[in-house]
Amino acid sequence: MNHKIARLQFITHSTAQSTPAEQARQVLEGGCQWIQLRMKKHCDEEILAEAEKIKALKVSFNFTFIINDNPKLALQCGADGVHLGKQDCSPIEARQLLGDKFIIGGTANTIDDVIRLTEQGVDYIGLGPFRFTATKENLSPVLGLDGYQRILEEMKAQNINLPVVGIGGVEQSDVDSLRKTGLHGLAISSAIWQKASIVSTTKEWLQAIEQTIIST
Ligand code: TZP
Ligand code: MG
Repeated sequence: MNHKIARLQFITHSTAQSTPAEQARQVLEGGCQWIQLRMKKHCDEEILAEAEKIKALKVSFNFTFIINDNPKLALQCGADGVHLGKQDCSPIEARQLLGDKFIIGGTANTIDDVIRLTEQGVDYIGLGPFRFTATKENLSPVLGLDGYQRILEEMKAQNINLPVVGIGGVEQSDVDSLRKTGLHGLAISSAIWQKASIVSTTKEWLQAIEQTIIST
């Protein structure tokens, strides 16, 4: 199915200052239309409770709601999709459970990952990390701009047209150079939730992304 994949994706991060649902409300107020609920250190009940709060925001905001790691939870809470890493179940298994109406995304670090995920029917790819980030443990090798250029060129050569979002340590000053590689968009966590005003930071990100003209 042809799902709309947002160019700015916000990934929640549980902190002492704010819950994922509080972060979600603020990025939505700033105009972001994609929330990925990522709660690595919580049990299913806690994730479901937070997911309910985020889903309730759909009354006021139009956005795509993605659950990290677990397709069963995505189904249970009526999210729009799931994001799968290498340690999670395969996209094929997730598709069997969720069907075509749900969005399935996958994490890639190499062109081989991209090819495998494409064959397994994902709707978009999160390619990273761009640079080191403390947000994720067990980080894969950092790709840098060179890595993105190499992988996106190889995708083009192999006629792989899936939307790719850059992830991992991305800052606003990277938007221009990263979008020029042919990336569809960016998935951001700390460079939004760490800022004093999540609402105005989100607006800045959206402006930066929308102003970037890509030739592809
Ligand atoms: N996967 C690869 S890097 C990353 C994830 C979930 C974390 C991105 O967070 P940040 O804070 O934008 O670096
Ligand atoms: Mg995962």
